[in-house]
Amino acid sequence: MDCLFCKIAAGEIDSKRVYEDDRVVAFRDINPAAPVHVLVVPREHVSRISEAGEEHAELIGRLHLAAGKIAEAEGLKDYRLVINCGEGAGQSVFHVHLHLLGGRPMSWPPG
Ligand code: DGP
Repeated sequence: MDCLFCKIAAGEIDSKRVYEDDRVVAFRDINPAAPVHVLVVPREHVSRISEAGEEHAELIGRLHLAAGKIAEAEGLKDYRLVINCGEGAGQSVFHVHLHLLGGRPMSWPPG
């Protein structure tokens, strides 16, 4: 499968990796939208969050728990977690991922 984040998770494409475990990999976004901008990615390919099923419930939880650990390691008390689902919501890489954003004030609603 020709998937950028599968290749990054497999180490076939370089990234600035900040966390990994048996099911999750996290690396710095190439185009950061905040001083800390990390992408938390499952090793398993799921194209978008709306494609996740009951069998992915633990995996989706693991993404969030990993993000919390990374935020703590980055010294973030306040941060935002974002999943874009579909082009209209800003998804550009079709391998589900959690954005961890922090290190600056966050406004609401997001753009
Ligand atoms: P989204 O738009 O929600 O699908 O987020 C995709 C993010 O992936 C976007 O913020 C930019 C980032 N990105 C795209 N290509 C690469 C890459 O080759 N390496 C890294 N580290 N990040 C990438």
